[in-house]
Amino acid sequence: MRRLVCVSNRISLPRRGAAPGGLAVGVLAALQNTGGMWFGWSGETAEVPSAEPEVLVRGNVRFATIDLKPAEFDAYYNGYCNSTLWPLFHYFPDRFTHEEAQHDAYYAVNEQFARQLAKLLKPDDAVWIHDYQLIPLGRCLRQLNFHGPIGFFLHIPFPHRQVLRVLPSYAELVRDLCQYDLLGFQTDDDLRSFLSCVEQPEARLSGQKDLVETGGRSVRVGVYPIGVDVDAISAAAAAAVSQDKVQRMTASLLGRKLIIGVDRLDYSKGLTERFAAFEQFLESFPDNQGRVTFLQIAPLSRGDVNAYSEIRHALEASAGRLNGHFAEADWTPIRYLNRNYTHATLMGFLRAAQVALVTPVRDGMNLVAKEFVAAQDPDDPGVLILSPLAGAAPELTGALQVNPYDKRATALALQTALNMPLAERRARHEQMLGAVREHDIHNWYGRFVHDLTGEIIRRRPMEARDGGDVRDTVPQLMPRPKLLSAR
Ligand code: ADQ
Repeated sequence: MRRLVCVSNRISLPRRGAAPGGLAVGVLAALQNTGGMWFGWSGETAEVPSAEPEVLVRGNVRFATIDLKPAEFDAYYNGYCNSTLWPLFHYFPDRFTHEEAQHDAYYAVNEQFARQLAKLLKPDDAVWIHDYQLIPLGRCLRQLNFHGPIGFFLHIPFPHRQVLRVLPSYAELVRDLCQYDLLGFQTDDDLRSFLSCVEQPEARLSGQKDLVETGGRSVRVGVYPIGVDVDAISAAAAAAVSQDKVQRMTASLLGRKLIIGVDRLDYSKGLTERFAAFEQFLESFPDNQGRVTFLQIAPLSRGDVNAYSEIRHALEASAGRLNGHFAEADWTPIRYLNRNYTHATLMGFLRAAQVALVTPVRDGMNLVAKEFVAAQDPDDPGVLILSPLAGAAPELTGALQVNPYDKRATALALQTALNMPLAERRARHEQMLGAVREHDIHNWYGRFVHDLTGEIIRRRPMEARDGGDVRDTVPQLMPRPKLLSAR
């Protein structure tokens, strides 16, 4: 069996603690079953980075990291990744900026990743590269004469050609994607958008629907919706109900119903629209005033990027205004928190909620939607309100789906969810649980690795996994000074 080498912008060590970012959970679950290596940036910057990658072994997984120079990190990560590619890929051309120096830093960092990774690769390794920060990496590895299979999975949406064309180096990016052996997307829509790009330039679709032919080579393309570990979450959520933190939170509600939102603080998550919709709900259905609490957990991310500090201030103002207007001496309508929780506590909070608001204005998949479903008590499940603009929407048809910009519809969905009869809640939950099970985390990496290498991953029993178990140990990003979450 080939050794699996996963590469992402940042890597996570299995440790008990908080878990920002869905990518880390997925990669760790794959590696804990296959063994192998995870290569990425350490989370540290240094004016003189060490010449060789630092390697740490935990059980059957090697964690190899490199440092970046501060200026280079800023231009690559805050600049090109999160001010150029992220907004464009999430259909926000108005937030898109383009600086040539940042473009150059993006390509230079990818070349650096390739040079350092090449030192650790063996000829028969299979390399699986993750996400938009590392699109050129496959080509760079080929240029360094690595001939093993290389796959790429995009965790975020892929935009239609009409949007991607805004990027001056659009053709370069598409050409780099065509250098992979296997390209994976979250949804059919993302795959179709990618195909809208390759139908135009020199690449074309072959007779076989999952092959794209370009420059004399074939790229296999596919849809691999990421999922969660359903049994692990269900067990963690049920156990967390008796956890002190969860009990204190539920006791503090004094019998009021709980609406929950859990999202990285990001403009793509639709948080300002959500707060406005909650305000509309309290105005349109005033009987709920004093009877419902909205808990929004939103850990800070990418604080060095302007757009993120702007949204942070906008949300603080909006929560303050709303509470100032509606709160009573004994009731606060919105509890707005910028902190991380352990995975178990978070799953306990999700289980305690009657309604989850998952209303991104654009999202690759959205794991919180799937976690909410897995965390529910099937005998008395909560209701999911979901944006059709999340990648999870086509699977989770049992959710109440509302356009996140439609305040009236979201307010009405909240009222419907809070008053939904048990039988309907159970039927909707049953559909969603079936869907979440069908595309769980093991299915995600198992199918991708199989399509990349032809090999089948056998799941190792929980107790045989080294370095922790995703049920109770969740990845924690390696420490980094300023950003809480930097995928
Ligand atoms: P994210 O944008 O980070 O992921 P999401 O898929 O919702 O979004 O994953 C977030 C993860 O972080 C979840 O597992 C959640 O439980 C955890 N989390 C959130 N807030 C937390 C907190 N306060 N404390 C602890 N944990 C917290 C990107 C893409 C998504 C895609 C994933 C995976 O943007 O579209 O679904 O990658 O591919």
